[in-house]
Amino acid sequence: MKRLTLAMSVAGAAFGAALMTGTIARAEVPELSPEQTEHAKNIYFQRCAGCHGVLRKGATGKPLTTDITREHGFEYLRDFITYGSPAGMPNWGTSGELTEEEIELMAKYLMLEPPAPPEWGMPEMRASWQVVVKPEDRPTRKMNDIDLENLMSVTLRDSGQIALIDGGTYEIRAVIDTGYAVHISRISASGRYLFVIGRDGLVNMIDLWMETPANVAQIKIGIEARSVETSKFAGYEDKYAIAGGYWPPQYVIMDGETLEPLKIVSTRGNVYDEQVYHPEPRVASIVSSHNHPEFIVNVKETGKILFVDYTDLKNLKTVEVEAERFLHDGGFDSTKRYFLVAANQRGKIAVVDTKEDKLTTLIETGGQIPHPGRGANFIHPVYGPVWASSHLGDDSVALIGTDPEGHPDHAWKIVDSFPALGGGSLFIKTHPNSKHLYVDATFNPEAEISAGVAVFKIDEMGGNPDENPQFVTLPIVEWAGIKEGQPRVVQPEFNKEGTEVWFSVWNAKDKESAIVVVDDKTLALKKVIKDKGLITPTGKFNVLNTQKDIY
Ligand code: DHE
Repeated sequence: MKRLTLAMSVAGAAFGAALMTGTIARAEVPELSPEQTEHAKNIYFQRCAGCHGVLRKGATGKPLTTDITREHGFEYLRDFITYGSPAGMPNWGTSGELTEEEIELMAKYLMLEPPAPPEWGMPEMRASWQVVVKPEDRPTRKMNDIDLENLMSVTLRDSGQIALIDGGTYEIRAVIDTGYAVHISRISASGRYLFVIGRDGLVNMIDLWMETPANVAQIKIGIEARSVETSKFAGYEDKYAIAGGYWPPQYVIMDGETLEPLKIVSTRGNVYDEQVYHPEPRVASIVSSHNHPEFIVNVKETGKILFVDYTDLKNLKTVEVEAERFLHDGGFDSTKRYFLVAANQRGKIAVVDTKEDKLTTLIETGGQIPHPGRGANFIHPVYGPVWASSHLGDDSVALIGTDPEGHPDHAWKIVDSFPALGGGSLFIKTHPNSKHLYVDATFNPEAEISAGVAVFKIDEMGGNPDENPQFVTLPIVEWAGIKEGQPRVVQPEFNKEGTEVWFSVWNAKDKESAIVVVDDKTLALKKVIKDKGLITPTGKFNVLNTQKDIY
């Protein structure tokens, strides 16, 4: 294995120096007015809770319980929030996203005990549930001329909307209001319904057959959430939807045509290994099995992967697999038999066999905080079929062999690991028709690094075992022609044919953002999509690739 270079930023170095010189004073517990507390609570929910947890027990981010924060003190917290770290903490101050006053407020707020948010059960869910267009009033055939398989659902994070962009014409066909800081889109097995979830737990169901696709049902499944999925097994297409809550920690199975909530299951319980109680085991990624009528639900803090059988909701059967703590995001291997998910703060990938419903293995990636998104599957010239992940905490890309029958010596091992652009990577992507592997560096604190994307030629990998594969850097932000702010390049996503790859150029809410489309064969710029409605684009979900789990 070759040496990996860690991208150390100026901010990170300054922060490290502060640690070493011991300039950090232990501060007294501050006092905040009710208005300040309310303001800090909102910022915490918007910016911090996702990584650090509502009760601040830590996951993708470090624990921030008061025993720790009071020990660190005000100055340490203020500087860390301002400058971020190369291990993935955003530079909220130097990027201009939070003001100096807001950062000082947050440093103080973190030294106070966290407030406990309310529960959210069936009465609250049913009260929030709306069927906007009843199934019998919906179209019986597709009423528009959109090539739905090539439609891209684009998260407009800070406007709480999604844009539906035609993959052929690059035209925005609809902008639809969704939940707050909307997170991901997933598509029903038939390809007709698009499901979107906001960080505030609002699920929207969009009918793509309507003349102009629109919201036909919605429900708020909790106070904080990240994941939504639909049943895909033969005979259950479009029958159920499922959404996972961060708060309360639970998942809910809903009717796939109306979003009526049918079954809520709490994920509170004991951590898989120490078997001690955890009050906030959040639901991270959820995928739909192709091998059984099951959802695969990843519970972050307790480190359990649940195979939830949806054939009989009254007598619910669940297989509970002991995996590893801090499960986050993941995807299938190319055969769709195995599901690989990052236990990010443990530096591991858990592999489960969705045919046998059991843990295959746990693999240490050798990098810090693996963050694959859904990962990238390709045929490596030396190692055969592999699945790849990049890392939030360093610049490494890890390749895992996924073919136990054809390449048993390489299966479930890190077969290669090499550096890409820098730390702060969130997503990695390829397509069965592509010969390229794309790796972003979205949260790298250096503007120059987060503005590009690394591209590796798959055919040239492994040619010389002593050398790291070389990459070229595409200057995506430069191509977008955006001069103001610190726009970050995030999440490569292919069109349906696998001939173009789309990147979001994600700027602050009041600044210009864009989507840059690159020709996969030539790596040349093909199109820059700009529109005043394209506010903070982040995730992009091609209908066909998302529906069929192609990545
Ligand atoms: Fe995400 C996927 C959680 C921050 C963009 N994100 C996921 C998934 C989870 C998750 C659990 C997997 C869902 C699934 O497959 O069912 N994300 C979290 C967080 O807890 C975290 C770290 C902090 C937070 O406060 O939310 C977080 N995520 C972000 C962002 O800041 C990103 C970059 C911009 C944004 O829009 O918010 C972001 N997350 C995404 C995207 C995916 C995602 C684009 C889907 C990737 C895919 O290819 O499927």
